Amino acid sequence: MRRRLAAATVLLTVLTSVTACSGDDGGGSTEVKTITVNLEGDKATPTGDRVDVDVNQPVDIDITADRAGQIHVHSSPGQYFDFKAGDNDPIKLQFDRPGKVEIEFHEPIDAPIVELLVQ
Ligand SMILES: [Cu+2]
Repeated sequence: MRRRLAAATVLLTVLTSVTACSGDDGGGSTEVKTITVNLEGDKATPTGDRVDVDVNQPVDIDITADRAGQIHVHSSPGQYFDFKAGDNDPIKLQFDRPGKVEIEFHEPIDAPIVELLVQ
């Protein structure tokens, strides 16, 4: 699914509300989990690795790419993020409940990146 424009709007709403309730309410790690992502030609890494994160733990998706594109975060609601060619500022994510969240490239190729296990 490609919904570039709608995605930007949803994203802002979600990030705002997540930031607002990011307290340290015990248990989970508050250390940033950085996921380094590379795209070059038809080759993308990582390739769908399982990554464990804690509820409310900040997750940075750090994308370096040879061309612009879009990733899809299969959270609920789903979120779409555009990236540009070259180094990108980290995409900041945080999940306020347990679950499995797949993150994948949707453009310029379709490829899984990681599967976050939030718990
Ligand atoms: Cu997707």
